[in-house]
Amino acid sequence: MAKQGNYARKTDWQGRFFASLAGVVSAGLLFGVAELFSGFFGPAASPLTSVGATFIDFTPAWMKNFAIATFGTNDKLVLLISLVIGAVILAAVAGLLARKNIMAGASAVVAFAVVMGLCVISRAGADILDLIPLVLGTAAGLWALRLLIRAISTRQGTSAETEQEGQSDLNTGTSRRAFLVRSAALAGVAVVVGLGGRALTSARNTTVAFREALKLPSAKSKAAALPAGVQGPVEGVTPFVTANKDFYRIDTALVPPDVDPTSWSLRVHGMVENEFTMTFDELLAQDLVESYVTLTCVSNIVGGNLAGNAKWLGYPLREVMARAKPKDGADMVLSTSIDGFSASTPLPALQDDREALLAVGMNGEPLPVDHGFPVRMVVPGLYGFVSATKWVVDLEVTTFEQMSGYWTSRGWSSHGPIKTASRVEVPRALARVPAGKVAIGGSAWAQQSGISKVEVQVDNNGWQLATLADEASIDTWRQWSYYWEGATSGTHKVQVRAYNGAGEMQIEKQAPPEPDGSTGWHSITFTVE
Ligand SMILES: Nc1nc2c(c(=O)[nH]1)N[C@H]1C(S)=C(S)[C@@H](COP(=O)(O)O)O[C@H]1N2
Ligand SMILES: [Mo]
Repeated sequence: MAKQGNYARKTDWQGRFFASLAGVVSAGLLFGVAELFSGFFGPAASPLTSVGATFIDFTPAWMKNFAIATFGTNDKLVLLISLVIGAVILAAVAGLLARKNIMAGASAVVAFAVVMGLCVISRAGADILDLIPLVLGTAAGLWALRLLIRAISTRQGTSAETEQEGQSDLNTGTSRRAFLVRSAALAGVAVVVGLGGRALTSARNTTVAFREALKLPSAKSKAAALPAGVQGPVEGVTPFVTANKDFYRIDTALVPPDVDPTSWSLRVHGMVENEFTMTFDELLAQDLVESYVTLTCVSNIVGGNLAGNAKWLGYPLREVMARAKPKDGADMVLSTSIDGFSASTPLPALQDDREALLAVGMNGEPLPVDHGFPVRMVVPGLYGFVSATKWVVDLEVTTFEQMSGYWTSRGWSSHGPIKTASRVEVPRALARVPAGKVAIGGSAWAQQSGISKVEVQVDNNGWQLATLADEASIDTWRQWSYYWEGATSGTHKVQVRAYNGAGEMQIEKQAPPEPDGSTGWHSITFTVE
């Protein structure tokens, strides 16, 4: 009896495992088939992309905060992995239900598909046809589920009989093999069609080729040549100009939107005398200017690396506003991306003499797709979440009272002036350096104000004046260096603090990024050998 009970339990676990596997393989087929067809529709048509994007939109501020603080620019990879884990669990549940009752399993699949359909249809720019790949995928998934669950049921039938005879064929049965062969075949098909779909999508994407062939006009007003000494003397400090490939990337797009410049246009409207739209060619025909601006993300933690400095080429937003003629009472411009992200920028920042740009070029080439191709905003002095809209297509002149940007609706501030920040870059945290003279260096920034002074403290000795590298402009970061003579062996701490152009000291109190940017002095520890 006990032996039989044992077999029964074993049967149950194996049955459950196979049913779960059937669910997961069916879900794989669903996504694979949907991916295959999604290339023929808009970007929202891929359920993977749309579900991921919706998940991102509903991510609470604290979780975004946590993800970026913990994983930095790998936050998307982590999100993808969590989504895959979630999908596997739900698919397994559908498989388990199907084993008990095929209709129950099928209903679960349909219910998940409906939720995914809502994600697809609610994406910016999606239309009803974008549901077709999901519908086809769901049909394939249901078909696979039925096929696999049937294989299990047959197997169970056999095992029930054999069990009565006191033996089990669960580990060797031909039906078990049949089930596994079918599962493997379907999983293979899912992977092939899924990858094929992705390849098809990128083959149909002409934007990359267009970007490669694009020759941007040169600037009417060139950026002033960088002073020779912008890069400080300490080896290992972040390069003054960030290469495009090294520039941090933060956005809500799982897959960067594919924007065709030939059909791109910018709509300028709202509380203005003169609404207008502008095509890419019209934009390139304007007098473009070039300027170095250090961009920083509000999610940057103290000492973090969500900051980059590039030479931007673009059309001053001041000119765009002059043409639109904002009406009295307007105090904000809501810029919207083709993928639905939006940012609220104070109107004066787009009218005063700072170089706020509708940027088309970054470090001498067209904007990389990840950084907003074909057109993005760059506004000196404001965090990216309230100013730096990538893939921008719409500027609405409005008020802070009437409208709010993407992150403001999710608990972040409506305004985002950049706070004075500094960080120690050399030595690296926990580095081991030889005794004697230790080179210490890093960067500091206070866009629109500039850096007037940096001080360094080693252990708990007094604050020492650091040497500032040359300043390119008040809108770029500034490097600093300090040589600690006679370093003694042991573990030491170095801390840094900066002063902005008005002589105001960087805030000492530690605060997290949410809701309007982190504060606190950065320190690291290192060991002198
Ligand atoms: N379309 C779009 N633009 C966006 C964002 C976004 O999520 N979507 N994120 C903003 C934020 S929070 C920052 S910090 C900057 C980052 O620009 P980068 O990725 O080029 O460094 O882009 C801004 N522009
Ligand atoms: Mo950001």
